[in-house]
Amino acid sequence: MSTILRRQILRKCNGMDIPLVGFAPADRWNDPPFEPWVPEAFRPASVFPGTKTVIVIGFPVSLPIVDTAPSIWYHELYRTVNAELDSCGYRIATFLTEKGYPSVWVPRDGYGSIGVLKEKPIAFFSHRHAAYCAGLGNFGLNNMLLTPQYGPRVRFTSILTTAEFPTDWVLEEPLCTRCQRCVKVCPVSAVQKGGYPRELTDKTACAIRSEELLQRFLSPCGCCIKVCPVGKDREQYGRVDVKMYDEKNPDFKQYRSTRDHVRSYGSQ
Ligand code: B12
Repeated sequence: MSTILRRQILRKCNGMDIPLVGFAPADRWNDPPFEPWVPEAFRPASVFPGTKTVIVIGFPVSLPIVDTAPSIWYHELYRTVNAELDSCGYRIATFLTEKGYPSVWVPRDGYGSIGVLKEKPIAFFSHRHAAYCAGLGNFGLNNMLLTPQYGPRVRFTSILTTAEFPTDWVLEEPLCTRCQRCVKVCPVSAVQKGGYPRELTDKTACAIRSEELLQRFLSPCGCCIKVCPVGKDREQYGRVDVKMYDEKNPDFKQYRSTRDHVRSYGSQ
């Protein structure tokens, strides 16, 4: 178990400006913390036999841009963050493999098209569960992994490695306030009141909406992550009060005017 290697990885991540990094022992998947849990074929040691640790990295999606979603601005941000995640994940896995610890990166999504997801809305590995196991956050009503730093406005990727590291504790204190804003705002009623994992989202309804938005260069939807009150990013950007999304609130006017302006250009 290498503390030195952990420090090297953290330094490397720091050099790549990655704000969130967590380490999970692969055997944590074998002790389900809730049900339904990740089926065996989706666990790290099944996907890459010999995995000892899963390193999860996360990049935020900037709140003011998500606030314009669905929009071309968020569409471009999503693509940029995805590219960064994949590139950094690949580099970390290559670094570890070259050091003598065979490792692989898992792409941040892992599907060919929304059409594929409409048939089967599941990927071969779940980064949300990996981020949970690596202590980066816990699940919210919107089925997203909420983090103290960015609430659900963060995207992840994972590196499966045969190296053993000192790992992080799971974050036990629930972050979700169960305010129901994500449930109410969803334009296709895909988010269920009960939340993860008891009642799952209507993945197909969400995927169909995503497909429609993609044709107009407006995907992904992003509504259920924009309205979440959790996350220090709300303070960073001076948008703590989520009443800004309520029509009767004085701040709504500015929010709507920016959102409508951005939405008027670069998409259909
Ligand atoms: C498929 C997918 C979608 C689909 C389906 C949505 C969904 N709820 O899963 C669509 C396109 C609709 C979608 C939408 C969104 N997504 Co999405 N999506 C994924 C993707 C590619 C795979 C998820 C997955 O299949 N996990 C694996 C399965 C095993 O886990 P699960 O779906 O939770 O399944 C559980 C149960 O259903 C059950 N189960 C599932 N299958 C099976 C099979 C058997 C046999 C059994 C017994 C049980 C079982 O057990 C599982 C574990 O509890 C991940 C990327 C990834 N590879 O992780 C991103 C990901 C989950 N999405 C993400 C995001 C941000 C979004 C959106 C907000 C869009 C956006 N970017 O603005 C919306 C939010 C929708 C919502 N509120 O749920 C982020 C989440 C980040 C976070 N902070 O949590 C991820 C992790 C992408 C990333 N790299 O960061 N997404």
